[in-house]
Amino acid sequence: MARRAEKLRIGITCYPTFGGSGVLATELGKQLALQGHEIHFISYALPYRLKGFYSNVYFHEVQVSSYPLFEYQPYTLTLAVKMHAVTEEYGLDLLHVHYAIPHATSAWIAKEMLGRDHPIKVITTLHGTDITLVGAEASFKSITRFSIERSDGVTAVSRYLHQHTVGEFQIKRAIEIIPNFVDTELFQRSPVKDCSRDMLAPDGSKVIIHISNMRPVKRMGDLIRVFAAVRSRIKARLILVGDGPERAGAYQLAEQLGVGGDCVFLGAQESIASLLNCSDLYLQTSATESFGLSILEALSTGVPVISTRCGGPEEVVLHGECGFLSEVGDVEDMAANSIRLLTDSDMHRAFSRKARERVIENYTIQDITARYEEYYHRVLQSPNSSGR
Ligand code: GMT
Repeated sequence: MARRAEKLRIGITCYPTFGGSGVLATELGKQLALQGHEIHFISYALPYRLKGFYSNVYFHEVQVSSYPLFEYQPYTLTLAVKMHAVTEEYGLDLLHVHYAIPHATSAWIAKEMLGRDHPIKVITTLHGTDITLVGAEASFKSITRFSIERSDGVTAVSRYLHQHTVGEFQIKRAIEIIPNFVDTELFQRSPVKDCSRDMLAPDGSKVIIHISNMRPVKRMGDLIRVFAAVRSRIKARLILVGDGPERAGAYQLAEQLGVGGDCVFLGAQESIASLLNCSDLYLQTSATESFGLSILEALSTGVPVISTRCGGPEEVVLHGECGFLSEVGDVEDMAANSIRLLTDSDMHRAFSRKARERVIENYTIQDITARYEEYYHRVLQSPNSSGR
Protein backbone atom coordinates (compact mmCIF):
# COMPACT_ATOMS: atom_id res chain seq x y z
CA MET A 1 0.00 0.00 0.00
CA ALA A 2 1.44 3.40 -0.98
CA ARG A 3 2.28 5.62 1.97
CA ARG A 4 1.01 9.18 2.27
CA ALA A 5 3.78 11.77 2.52
CA GLU A 6 1.98 14.15 4.89
CA LYS A 7 3.31 13.90 8.43
CA LEU A 8 0.76 13.95 11.21
CA ARG A 9 0.81 14.86 14.87
CA ILE A 10 -1.05 12.10 16.65
CA GLY A 11 -2.07 11.70 20.29
CA ILE A 12 -2.37 8.05 21.34
CA THR A 13 -4.11 6.95 24.51
CA CYS A 14 -4.10 3.40 25.80
CA TYR A 15 -3.87 1.39 28.99
CA PRO A 16 -0.14 1.36 29.75
CA THR A 17 -0.04 -1.93 31.60
CA PHE A 18 0.24 -5.46 30.23
CA GLY A 19 -2.61 -6.26 27.84
CA GLY A 20 -3.10 -6.60 24.12
CA SER A 21 -4.67 -3.19 23.49
CA GLY A 22 -1.77 -1.37 25.17
CA VAL A 23 0.79 -3.47 23.31
CA LEU A 24 -0.92 -2.84 20.00
CA ALA A 25 -1.26 0.92 20.59
CA THR A 26 2.36 1.29 21.66
CA GLU A 27 3.78 -0.70 18.77
CA LEU A 28 1.58 1.24 16.36
CA GLY A 29 2.84 4.53 17.80
CA LYS A 30 6.46 3.44 17.50
CA GLN A 31 5.95 2.31 13.91
CA LEU A 32 4.16 5.56 12.97
CA ALA A 33 7.05 7.49 14.51
CA LEU A 34 9.46 5.55 12.30
CA GLN A 35 7.41 6.78 9.31
CA GLY A 36 8.09 10.35 10.47
CA HIS A 37 4.82 11.11 12.27
CA GLU A 38 5.00 12.88 15.63
CA ILE A 39 3.51 10.67 18.33
CA HIS A 40 2.29 11.83 21.73
CA PHE A 41 1.34 9.08 24.18
CA ILE A 42 -1.11 10.36 26.78
CA SER A 43 -1.76 8.06 29.74
CA TYR A 44 -1.36 7.71 33.50
CA ALA A 45 1.92 5.80 33.14
CA LEU A 46 4.57 5.12 30.54
CA PRO A 47 3.34 2.23 28.35
CA TYR A 48 5.44 -0.77 29.27
CA ARG A 49 6.50 -1.41 25.66
CA LEU A 50 7.89 2.14 25.49
CA LYS A 51 11.10 1.56 27.38
CA GLY A 52 14.04 3.40 25.83
CA PHE A 53 14.26 6.42 23.56
CA TYR A 54 12.38 6.66 20.28
CA SER A 55 12.74 9.55 17.91
CA ASN A 56 9.45 11.46 17.28
CA VAL A 57 7.83 9.93 20.39
CA TYR A 58 6.69 11.95 23.41
CA PHE A 59 4.98 10.89 26.60
CA HIS A 60 2.53 13.02 28.60
CA GLU A 61 1.62 11.72 32.02
CA VAL A 62 -1.91 12.28 33.25
CA GLN A 63 -1.70 13.37 36.86
CA VAL A 64 -4.17 11.54 39.03
CA SER A 65 -4.91 13.90 41.90
CA SER A 66 -5.98 12.71 45.30
CA TYR A 67 -8.51 14.70 47.25
CA PRO A 68 -10.21 13.42 50.39
CA LEU A 69 -13.64 13.92 48.89
CA PHE A 70 -12.84 11.62 45.96
CA GLU A 71 -13.15 8.02 46.89
CA TYR A 72 -12.74 7.32 43.17
CA GLN A 73 -10.47 9.59 41.14
CA PRO A 74 -12.18 11.15 38.10
CA TYR A 75 -9.55 9.87 35.62
CA THR A 76 -11.86 10.42 32.66
CA LEU A 77 -11.75 14.15 33.36
CA THR A 78 -8.03 14.49 34.09
CA LEU A 79 -7.33 12.54 30.92
CA ALA A 80 -9.62 14.87 28.93
CA VAL A 81 -7.82 17.90 30.35
CA LYS A 82 -4.43 16.46 29.36
CA MET A 83 -5.69 15.59 25.86
CA HIS A 84 -6.97 19.13 25.47
CA ALA A 85 -3.69 20.66 26.71
CA VAL A 86 -1.45 18.47 24.53
CA THR A 87 -3.60 19.12 21.47
CA GLU A 88 -3.29 22.87 21.95
CA GLU A 89 0.38 22.86 22.86
CA TYR A 90 1.58 20.55 20.05
CA GLY A 91 -1.07 21.20 17.42
CA LEU A 92 -2.26 17.59 17.22
CA ASP A 93 -4.19 16.55 14.12
CA LEU A 94 -5.94 13.65 15.76
CA LEU A 95 -6.44 11.71 18.95
CA HIS A 96 -6.37 7.94 18.47
CA VAL A 97 -7.72 6.17 21.55
CA HIS A 98 -7.49 2.44 22.19
CA TYR A 99 -10.23 0.78 24.27
CA ALA A 100 -13.46 2.77 24.37
CA ILE A 101 -13.86 3.10 28.12
CA PRO A 102 -13.18 5.77 29.21
CA HIS A 103 -10.74 6.90 26.52
CA ALA A 104 -13.28 7.63 23.79
CA THR A 105 -15.36 9.65 26.24
CA SER A 106 -12.35 11.66 27.42
CA ALA A 107 -11.43 12.40 23.82
CA TRP A 108 -14.96 13.60 23.10
CA ILE A 109 -14.79 15.95 26.11
CA ALA A 110 -11.38 17.25 25.00
CA LYS A 111 -12.75 17.91 21.54
CA GLU A 112 -15.75 19.78 22.93
CA MET A 113 -13.38 21.88 25.07
CA LEU A 114 -11.32 22.76 21.98
CA GLY A 115 -14.39 24.35 20.46
CA ARG A 116 -16.52 23.94 17.38
CA ASP A 117 -13.97 25.42 14.95
CA HIS A 118 -11.07 23.23 16.01
CA PRO A 119 -10.11 20.68 13.32
CA ILE A 120 -9.06 17.86 15.71
CA LYS A 121 -10.43 14.40 14.86
CA VAL A 122 -11.01 11.52 17.25
CA ILE A 123 -10.51 7.89 16.24
CA THR A 124 -11.52 5.08 18.59
CA THR A 125 -10.20 1.55 18.23
CA LEU A 126 -12.42 -1.07 19.84
CA HIS A 127 -10.42 -3.97 21.23
CA GLY A 128 -12.65 -6.45 22.98
CA THR A 129 -14.11 -6.34 26.46
CA ASP A 130 -14.78 -2.61 26.03
CA ILE A 131 -17.61 -3.99 23.87
CA THR A 132 -18.22 -7.61 24.84
CA LEU A 133 -18.11 -7.27 28.65
CA VAL A 134 -17.50 -3.94 30.37
CA GLY A 135 -18.98 -1.65 27.73
CA ALA A 136 -22.17 -3.69 27.60
CA GLU A 137 -22.80 -3.39 31.36
CA ALA A 138 -25.83 -1.25 32.14
CA SER A 139 -23.68 1.31 33.96
CA PHE A 140 -21.56 1.93 30.85
CA LYS A 141 -23.71 1.00 27.89
CA SER A 142 -25.22 4.37 26.96
CA ILE A 143 -21.94 6.27 27.32
CA THR A 144 -20.08 3.62 25.32
CA ARG A 145 -22.63 3.89 22.53
CA PHE A 146 -22.55 7.69 22.66
CA SER A 147 -18.75 7.79 22.52
CA ILE A 148 -18.64 5.40 19.56
CA GLU A 149 -21.24 7.45 17.69
CA ARG A 150 -19.43 10.72 18.39
CA SER A 151 -15.97 9.56 17.35
CA ASP A 152 -14.93 10.78 13.90
CA GLY A 153 -13.61 7.34 13.05
CA VAL A 154 -14.03 3.93 14.66
CA THR A 155 -12.07 0.77 14.01
CA ALA A 156 -12.54 -2.78 15.30
CA VAL A 157 -9.82 -5.42 15.41
CA SER A 158 -11.91 -8.20 13.84
CA ARG A 159 -15.09 -8.90 11.88
CA TYR A 160 -16.40 -10.63 14.99
CA LEU A 161 -15.95 -7.48 17.09
CA HIS A 162 -17.49 -5.36 14.35
CA GLN A 163 -20.61 -7.56 14.26
CA HIS A 164 -20.80 -7.69 18.02
CA THR A 165 -20.57 -3.89 18.30
CA VAL A 166 -23.26 -3.27 15.71
CA GLY A 167 -25.59 -5.83 17.32
CA GLU A 168 -25.02 -4.95 20.95
CA PHE A 169 -25.15 -1.18 20.56
CA GLN A 170 -27.35 -0.83 17.43
CA ILE A 171 -24.61 1.20 15.82
CA LYS A 172 -25.52 2.68 12.44
CA ARG A 173 -22.24 4.43 11.64
CA ALA A 174 -19.40 2.86 9.64
CA ILE A 175 -16.79 0.90 11.56
CA GLU A 176 -13.54 0.05 9.77
CA ILE A 177 -12.06 -3.39 10.41
CA ILE A 178 -8.30 -3.15 10.85
CA PRO A 179 -6.86 -6.33 12.35
CA ASN A 180 -4.06 -6.48 14.88
CA PHE A 181 -0.50 -6.96 13.72
CA VAL A 182 2.79 -8.39 14.85
CA ASP A 183 6.44 -7.51 14.41
CA THR A 184 7.51 -10.47 12.27
CA GLU A 185 11.20 -9.65 12.69
CA LEU A 186 10.99 -9.90 16.45
CA PHE A 187 8.59 -12.84 16.49
CA GLN A 188 10.26 -15.48 14.37
CA ARG A 189 11.81 -18.86 14.95
CA SER A 190 15.49 -18.36 15.52
CA PRO A 191 18.11 -20.91 16.51
CA VAL A 192 20.30 -18.17 18.00
CA LYS A 193 17.68 -16.43 20.13
CA ASP A 194 18.04 -17.18 23.82
CA CYS A 195 15.40 -19.72 24.66
CA SER A 196 16.37 -21.56 27.85
CA ARG A 197 14.35 -24.53 26.68
CA ASP A 198 16.38 -26.92 28.83
CA MET A 199 15.49 -24.93 31.91
CA LEU A 200 11.81 -24.69 31.04
CA ALA A 201 11.40 -28.26 29.89
CA PRO A 202 14.19 -30.59 30.85
CA ASP A 203 14.37 -34.21 29.60
CA GLY A 204 12.93 -33.45 26.16
CA SER A 205 9.41 -32.58 27.26
CA LYS A 206 7.16 -30.79 24.76
CA VAL A 207 6.50 -27.14 25.62
CA ILE A 208 2.94 -25.79 25.61
CA ILE A 209 2.61 -22.08 26.28
CA HIS A 210 -0.26 -19.85 27.35
CA ILE A 211 -0.10 -16.06 27.72
CA SER A 212 -2.91 -14.02 29.26
CA ASN A 213 -4.07 -11.76 32.03
CA MET A 214 -5.81 -14.77 33.60
CA ARG A 215 -9.30 -13.38 34.02
CA PRO A 216 -12.47 -15.53 34.11
CA VAL A 217 -12.99 -15.01 30.36
CA LYS A 218 -9.82 -17.09 29.74
CA ARG A 219 -11.39 -20.23 31.33
CA MET A 220 -8.18 -21.21 33.07
CA GLY A 221 -9.81 -24.35 34.49
CA ASP A 222 -10.28 -25.69 30.96
CA LEU A 223 -6.70 -24.82 30.15
CA ILE A 224 -5.33 -26.85 33.06
CA ARG A 225 -7.67 -29.76 32.26
CA VAL A 226 -6.55 -29.83 28.64
CA PHE A 227 -2.96 -29.88 29.80
CA ALA A 228 -3.62 -32.65 32.34
CA ALA A 229 -5.16 -34.79 29.58
CA VAL A 230 -2.17 -34.16 27.30
CA ARG A 231 0.28 -34.86 30.13
CA SER A 232 -1.38 -38.20 30.83
CA ARG A 233 -0.27 -39.29 27.33
CA ILE A 234 3.01 -37.46 26.63
CA LYS A 235 5.84 -35.74 28.46
CA ALA A 236 5.00 -32.05 28.40
CA ARG A 237 5.32 -28.82 30.32
CA LEU A 238 2.79 -25.99 30.45
CA ILE A 239 4.38 -22.53 30.61
CA LEU A 240 1.94 -19.91 31.88
CA VAL A 241 2.87 -16.30 31.26
CA GLY A 242 0.97 -13.40 32.82
CA ASP A 243 -0.96 -12.83 35.96
CA GLY A 244 -4.51 -12.19 37.07
CA PRO A 245 -7.35 -13.19 39.38
CA GLU A 246 -7.60 -16.77 38.08
CA ARG A 247 -3.93 -17.61 38.57
CA ALA A 248 -4.30 -18.99 42.09
CA GLY A 249 -7.26 -21.20 41.11
CA ALA A 250 -5.36 -22.52 38.11
CA TYR A 251 -2.38 -23.34 40.30
CA GLN A 252 -4.59 -25.21 42.80
CA LEU A 253 -6.35 -27.16 40.08
CA ALA A 254 -3.01 -28.18 38.56
CA GLU A 255 -1.96 -29.52 41.99
CA GLN A 256 -5.27 -31.37 42.42
CA LEU A 257 -4.96 -32.99 39.01
CA GLY A 258 -1.40 -34.05 39.78
CA VAL A 259 0.27 -31.91 37.11
CA GLY A 260 1.42 -29.04 39.35
CA GLY A 261 5.05 -30.07 38.89
CA ASP A 262 4.75 -29.67 35.13
CA CYS A 263 3.06 -26.25 35.19
CA VAL A 264 5.45 -23.31 35.31
CA PHE A 265 3.75 -20.08 36.37
CA LEU A 266 6.20 -17.41 35.22
CA GLY A 267 4.06 -14.32 35.93
CA ALA A 268 4.35 -11.26 33.70
CA GLN A 269 7.31 -11.43 31.35
CA GLU A 270 8.84 -9.03 28.85
CA SER A 271 10.68 -11.59 26.73
CA ILE A 272 7.63 -13.16 25.09
CA ALA A 273 9.49 -13.62 21.79
CA SER A 274 12.17 -15.76 23.44
CA LEU A 275 9.61 -17.85 25.28
CA LEU A 276 7.62 -18.50 22.11
CA ASN A 277 10.84 -19.39 20.38
CA CYS A 278 11.17 -22.45 22.57
CA SER A 279 7.50 -23.46 22.50
CA ASP A 280 5.84 -26.27 20.53
CA LEU A 281 2.21 -25.28 20.93
CA TYR A 282 0.14 -22.27 21.96
CA LEU A 283 -2.99 -23.10 23.96
CA GLN A 284 -5.96 -20.82 24.59
CA THR A 285 -9.35 -21.80 25.99
CA SER A 286 -11.17 -18.42 26.16
CA ALA A 287 -14.93 -18.00 26.30
CA THR A 288 -14.68 -14.96 24.04
CA GLU A 289 -11.76 -13.27 22.37
CA SER A 290 -12.10 -10.38 19.93
CA PHE A 291 -8.75 -11.16 18.36
CA GLY A 292 -6.10 -12.85 20.49
CA LEU A 293 -2.87 -10.94 19.97
CA SER A 294 -0.77 -13.67 21.58
CA ILE A 295 -2.09 -16.10 18.97
CA LEU A 296 -0.62 -13.88 16.29
CA GLU A 297 2.73 -13.69 18.06
CA ALA A 298 2.74 -17.48 18.35
CA LEU A 299 1.84 -18.03 14.67
CA SER A 300 4.50 -15.54 13.60
CA THR A 301 7.05 -17.60 15.55
CA GLY A 302 5.82 -20.73 13.79
CA VAL A 303 4.04 -22.08 16.86
CA PRO A 304 0.75 -23.84 15.95
CA VAL A 305 -2.30 -22.79 17.95
CA ILE A 306 -5.01 -24.73 19.78
CA SER A 307 -7.92 -22.39 20.49
CA THR A 308 -11.61 -22.28 21.14
CA ARG A 309 -14.07 -20.97 18.56
CA CYS A 310 -14.56 -17.79 20.52
CA GLY A 311 -14.70 -15.00 17.93
CA GLY A 312 -11.54 -13.41 16.56
CA PRO A 313 -9.35 -16.54 16.60
CA GLU A 314 -11.66 -18.11 14.01
CA GLU A 315 -10.57 -15.38 11.60
CA VAL A 316 -6.88 -15.77 12.33
CA VAL A 317 -6.28 -19.50 12.83
CA LEU A 318 -6.93 -21.67 9.77
CA HIS A 319 -8.43 -24.84 11.24
CA GLY A 320 -6.44 -27.89 10.19
CA GLU A 321 -3.70 -25.78 8.57
CA CYS A 322 -1.91 -23.78 11.23
CA GLY A 323 -3.85 -24.88 14.31
CA PHE A 324 -7.08 -26.47 15.51
CA LEU A 325 -10.28 -24.87 16.79
CA SER A 326 -12.72 -26.49 19.22
CA GLU A 327 -16.01 -25.45 20.79
CA VAL A 328 -15.71 -23.47 24.02
CA GLY A 329 -15.41 -25.93 26.92
CA ASP A 330 -14.59 -28.95 24.74
CA VAL A 331 -11.57 -30.01 26.78
CA GLU A 332 -11.43 -33.48 25.22
CA ASP A 333 -11.22 -32.19 21.67
CA MET A 334 -8.55 -29.62 22.51
CA ALA A 335 -6.50 -32.30 24.28
CA ALA A 336 -6.85 -34.71 21.35
CA ASN A 337 -5.79 -32.00 18.87
CA SER A 338 -2.82 -31.04 21.05
CA ILE A 339 -1.67 -34.66 21.23
CA ARG A 340 -2.02 -35.07 17.46
CA LEU A 341 0.14 -32.06 16.80
CA LEU A 342 2.75 -32.86 19.41
CA THR A 343 3.21 -36.46 18.29
CA ASP A 344 3.15 -36.05 14.50
CA SER A 345 6.32 -34.20 13.57
CA ASP A 346 5.40 -33.92 9.87
CA MET A 347 2.08 -32.32 10.72
CA HIS A 348 3.77 -30.02 13.22
CA ARG A 349 6.34 -28.89 10.64
CA ALA A 350 3.65 -28.21 8.02
CA PHE A 351 1.46 -26.28 10.49
CA SER A 352 4.44 -24.29 11.66
CA ARG A 353 5.33 -23.25 8.10
CA LYS A 354 1.73 -22.34 7.30
CA ALA A 355 1.46 -20.31 10.53
CA ARG A 356 4.36 -18.10 9.57
CA GLU A 357 3.08 -17.72 5.98
CA ARG A 358 -0.35 -16.71 7.19
CA VAL A 359 1.06 -13.93 9.33
CA ILE A 360 3.44 -12.62 6.67
CA GLU A 361 0.56 -12.45 4.17
CA ASN A 362 -1.98 -10.76 6.41
CA TYR A 363 -0.74 -9.29 9.67
CA THR A 364 2.65 -7.58 9.41
CA ILE A 365 3.25 -4.40 11.38
CA GLN A 366 4.24 -2.56 8.18
CA ASP A 367 1.08 -3.42 6.24
CA ILE A 368 -1.36 -2.80 9.06
CA THR A 369 0.31 0.49 10.05
CA ALA A 370 -0.09 1.60 6.42
CA ARG A 371 -3.81 0.78 6.71
CA TYR A 372 -4.10 2.94 9.83
CA GLU A 373 -2.29 5.80 8.05
CA GLU A 374 -4.63 5.57 5.11
CA TYR A 375 -7.62 5.55 7.48
CA TYR A 376 -6.27 8.59 9.37
CA HIS A 377 -6.11 10.58 6.15
CA ARG A 378 -9.61 9.49 5.16
CA VAL A 379 -11.02 10.58 8.52
CA LEU A 380 -9.10 13.86 8.46
CA GLN A 381 -10.75 14.71 5.14
CA SER A 382 -14.26 13.83 6.32
CA PRO A 383 -16.74 16.24 7.95
CA ASN A 384 -16.81 16.39 11.73
CA SER A 385 -18.72 13.68 13.60
CA SER A 386 -21.20 16.20 14.90
CA GLY A 387 -21.72 17.54 11.40
CA ARG A 388 -19.62 20.64 12.00
O1 GMT B 1 -10.52 -6.76 26.39
C1 GMT B 1 -9.65 -7.26 27.09
O2 GMT B 1 -9.73 -8.31 27.66
C2 GMT B 1 -8.40 -6.52 27.25
C3 GMT B 1 -7.84 -6.26 25.94
C4 GMT B 1 -6.52 -5.71 26.22
O3 GMT B 1 -6.47 -4.52 26.49
O4 GMT B 1 -5.59 -6.49 26.23
O5 GMT B 1 -7.82 -7.46 25.14
C5 GMT B 1 -8.58 -7.38 23.98
O6 GMT B 1 -7.81 -6.68 23.03
C6 GMT B 1 -6.72 -7.40 22.49
C7 GMT B 1 -5.97 -6.48 21.53
O7 GMT B 1 -6.78 -6.08 20.47
C8 GMT B 1 -7.23 -8.66 21.80
O8 GMT B 1 -6.15 -9.37 21.24
C9 GMT B 1 -7.95 -9.53 22.82
O9 GMT B 1 -8.51 -10.63 22.14
C10 GMT B 1 -9.06 -8.74 23.49
N1 GMT B 1 -9.60 -9.53 24.61
C11 GMT B 1 -10.82 -10.08 24.57
O10 GMT B 1 -11.60 -9.94 23.64
C12 GMT B 1 -11.20 -10.90 25.74
